[in-house]
Amino acid sequence: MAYFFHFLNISNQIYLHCQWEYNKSSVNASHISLSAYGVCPAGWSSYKTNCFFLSRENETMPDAQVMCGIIARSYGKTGRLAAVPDVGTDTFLFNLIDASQYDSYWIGANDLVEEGKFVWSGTTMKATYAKWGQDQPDNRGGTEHCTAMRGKDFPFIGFNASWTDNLCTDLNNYICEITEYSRNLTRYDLIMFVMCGIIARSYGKTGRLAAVPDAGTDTFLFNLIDASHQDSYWIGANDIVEEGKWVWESTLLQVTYTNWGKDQPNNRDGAEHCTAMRGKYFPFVGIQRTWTDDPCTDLNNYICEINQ
Ligand SMILES: [Ca+2]
Ligand SMILES: [Ca+2]
Ligand SMILES: [Ca+2]
Ligand SMILES: [Ca+2]
Repeated sequence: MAYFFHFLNISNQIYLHCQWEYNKSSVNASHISLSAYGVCPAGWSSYKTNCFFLSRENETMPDAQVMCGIIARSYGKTGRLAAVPDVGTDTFLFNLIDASQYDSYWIGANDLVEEGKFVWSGTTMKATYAKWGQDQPDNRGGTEHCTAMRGKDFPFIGFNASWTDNLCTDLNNYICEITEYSRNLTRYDLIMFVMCGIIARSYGKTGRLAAVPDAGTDTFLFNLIDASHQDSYWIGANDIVEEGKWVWESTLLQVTYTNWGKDQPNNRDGAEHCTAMRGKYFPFVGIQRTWTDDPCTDLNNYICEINQ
């Protein structure tokens, strides 16, 4: 396991990581905006209860599908190529396409399983709504099974502002979809599901808040905390789902090893469901080098982990 430490509080961190991530990643799903907090990550567009992301890169349709999954996971979500079930979504996405600098985007509709029967990838939904262009879908050469949306600037009349079936191995930009975050999102969601994921993704990894399965890991991390001269770090233990049932954010497995401080966890005001490690510099006696339950909305540094 490799651990990553954060020394700044969240408002600073977000900015720094935006910059960092943006520079390092080939993906434009790079930054989180606090104003979008609770709906979609910044760089994504909200429509009804979904968030959509338009790529800057060209991929084949299968690779685009994989990319949507990878990008979504960095936000703690499952993702897929966009489904376009109705004219409202279609218009919304065409407007995004026309505002972008590209004119051709994969969406999820495909007839890979059965010729002429288009379904949305990653779902069992039939593509009932469609906005096929002139003579489309024409299954040209008997080999066109994936669907691209062509914006109004697409240079062939009859194909612009409509859908077309395409070779799945063609290269197009692509549109990913995730469900939006709950509108009563807490900072817990942001830190747990977003920041560690983003940091990890910049290393080509998946990441999460640290789990502390044993005394050896605990001591190791406390030594790092003390060396940082900061005093309070989130780890992944939480009892959000069921009061008093502590699980690790990464695995949802029950927390077995613990190192609670004096009178902790005390679920103060019925509202403490996340866990911070307090280092030796923490200013209250009886709490140093132990864990405490805290409101998930408190601001603490945090420790991420990735697999080596
Ligand atoms: Ca076909
Ligand atoms: Ca075609
Ligand atoms: Ca609690
Ligand atoms: Ca407490």
